[in-house]
Amino acid sequence: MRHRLTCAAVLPLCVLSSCHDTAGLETKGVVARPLFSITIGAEEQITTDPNRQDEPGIAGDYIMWVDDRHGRYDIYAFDLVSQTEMQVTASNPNAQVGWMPPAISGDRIVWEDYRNGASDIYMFDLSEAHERQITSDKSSQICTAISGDRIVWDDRRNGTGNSDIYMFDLAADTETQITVDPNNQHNPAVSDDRVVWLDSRYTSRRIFMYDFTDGTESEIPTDLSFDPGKPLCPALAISGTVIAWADYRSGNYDIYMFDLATNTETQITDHPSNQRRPAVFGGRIVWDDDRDGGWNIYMFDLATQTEAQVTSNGVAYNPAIFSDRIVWADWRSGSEDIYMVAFSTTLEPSIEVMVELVDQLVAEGAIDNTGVAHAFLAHLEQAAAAIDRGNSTAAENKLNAFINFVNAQSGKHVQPDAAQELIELANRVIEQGLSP
Ligand SMILES: [Ca+2]
Ligand SMILES: [Ca+2]
Ligand SMILES: [Ca+2]
Repeated sequence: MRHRLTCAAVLPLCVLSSCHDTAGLETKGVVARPLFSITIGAEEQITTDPNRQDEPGIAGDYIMWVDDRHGRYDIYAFDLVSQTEMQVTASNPNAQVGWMPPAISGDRIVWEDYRNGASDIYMFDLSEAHERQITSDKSSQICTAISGDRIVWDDRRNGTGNSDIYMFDLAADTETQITVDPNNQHNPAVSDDRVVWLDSRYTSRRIFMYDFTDGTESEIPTDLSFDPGKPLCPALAISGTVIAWADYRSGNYDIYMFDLATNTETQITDHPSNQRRPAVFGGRIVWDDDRDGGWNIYMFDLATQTEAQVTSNGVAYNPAIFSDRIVWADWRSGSEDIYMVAFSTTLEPSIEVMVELVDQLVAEGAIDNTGVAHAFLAHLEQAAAAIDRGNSTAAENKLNAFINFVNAQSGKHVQPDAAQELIELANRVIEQGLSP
C-alpha cells in the first residue's frame, strides 16, 4: 500500500505536532509537488481495425468503446486478462447504438439504443453475456451512466423542456424518478450513492446532486459556466467525493472540480488553451488538452497536486481512467483506435519525504506510539543535519540506525507494511547519495 502524503509541499523538518496541523489536502489552486513523480508506462494499442473506435471506457480488466466497423455503431469490449476482443452488440442484430457515449461499471455496459424508435437504455452484462432492456417508455432516454447497481439517464417522458433524471436499481429491479423540477435536468453522472447532473431551473445551468443515502437533493455551490452550445454527454464526471467538469468561465475550457468532502471548488488547469472531457477515478482526474497544439491526455493527482502529461502525439482525446490505467481514442493511424497506458507513482526519495511519511503513518494509526514517532524524527533530523554538514558517512550511519530502529518496531508500534515502506524509502535515500 502506498501512503499518500498530506503534509504541505516541501516541508522543512518539523516536529510531530506541527506536522499534524497540516494534514488534509491543499485545495487552493494548483501547487506542484516536487517530492512526487508520476511515471507513464508504454502505450498499448488495444484496437487495430481500420474503422473508427472511439468513446472508450474502462472498469476492472474490461475496456469498451463504440465501433463503426460494420457500418453502424456497435459496442465492443476488450478483456485485458484474456486479451480477447468481443462484439457486445453481436447478440442482438436489432441493436442500434446511439452516438452518445456508453458507460461501464464492473461487468456492465450501458448505452442508448434506437432499435425501438426513440432511444431506450440497454445494458449488457459481460460476465453473463446477457443483454437487458432497461427502459421501455416511448420517449427518449439518453446520456446514460452507471455505478454498481445504479443506472441513470436523462429522460424526456415528462415533456419537451422538462427532461428529468431517472434511475434504475438493478439490485431492487425498480425504476425511480430522481428529479421533479419542471425545467431541464440532464447530463447525469453517478458514483456509488450520489448522482449529479446539469440543472436548468435557474437562468444558467447549475450542478445539482441527489444523495441516495438520505434522499436529499442539493445544489453544488460553483460558478460554473459552459459556452452557449449545448454541453455534450458526458458533461460531468464523479468518483467518490470528487466532481469534475470542463468550465468555460475564463473564455476557454478549464478543468474544475468540487470536493464534497471539503465543500471546496478548485480550478485544476488555467492554461488559455482548452482542457475538456474530464474523467475521474480514485482522486485522479484525466482530460484532453490542446495546450501543445494538438490534443493530448493529461492527468492530475489530487493527493499530491501533481500534473502529468500522458500522451504527446497530439491526436489523443476522450480519456477514461480506472485504477492505474488510462484509455483514450487516438487518431495516429488515420482511423481512431483505442490506446491504453498504465502509470505508477513514486515518492522522490528525500529526508523531507521520510518526515512527511512518518507524520502520515502516525495520522493513519500505522505508528501508534508518539515516543517512537519522535525517536524516528530525531534520527531523521540528525541525518539531515549530517547532510547539511557535508558528512555523508554520518548521514548514512544515522539512516541505517533509523532502518534498524524501524525493523525493531515492526509489528510492535509500527505496522509491518508501514515499516517496510519506511525502510524502502530510507534505502532509496541512501542509494541516491547523501550530498548536501
Ligand atoms: Ca425536469
Ligand atoms: Ca484552459
Ligand atoms: Ca481504428
